[in-house]
Amino acid sequence: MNITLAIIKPDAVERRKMGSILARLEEEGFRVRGARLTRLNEALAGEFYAVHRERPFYESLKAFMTSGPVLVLALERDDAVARLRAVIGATDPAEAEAGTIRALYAENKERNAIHASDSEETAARELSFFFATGELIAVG
Ligand code: FUP
Repeated sequence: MNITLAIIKPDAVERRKMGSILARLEEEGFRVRGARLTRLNEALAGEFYAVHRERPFYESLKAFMTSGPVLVLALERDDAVARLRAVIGATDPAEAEAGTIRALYAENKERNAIHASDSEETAARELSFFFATGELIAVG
């Protein structure tokens, strides 16, 4: 078992797809061990996406990610990082495999409905932005 981080992004929250996406994640075998509806501020979004600081889309990405509420989720299952990446699909919904969350709910490469950590190392870093280790709910 391991834990990864998902963020249901402002576009999906605005279009009231939080419930549909969460239902899908549960159907895929993930257990919710932490959940928080929040709104990212500029500093947090900038730090969270610091790896993309030099990319042309960085400012626009920060503006989008701070534009409205997000649902932050700590998700547990076996092989959580890889399984979640498979369920969300490619960054660009035009390239995402049919049936993946981004193929179903994303608008475009920026407004792409959901974030998922891309490695176990990244998951540990990203979880720490939102959850204290002791705060995550142990599930039997
Ligand atoms: P992913 O891991 O699939 O979320 O994709 P990346 O880490 O490559 O990019 C992080 C976020 O930057 C994406 F979710 C959306 C945004 N992005 C753009 O807006 N334009 C791009 O060309 C690439 C990424």
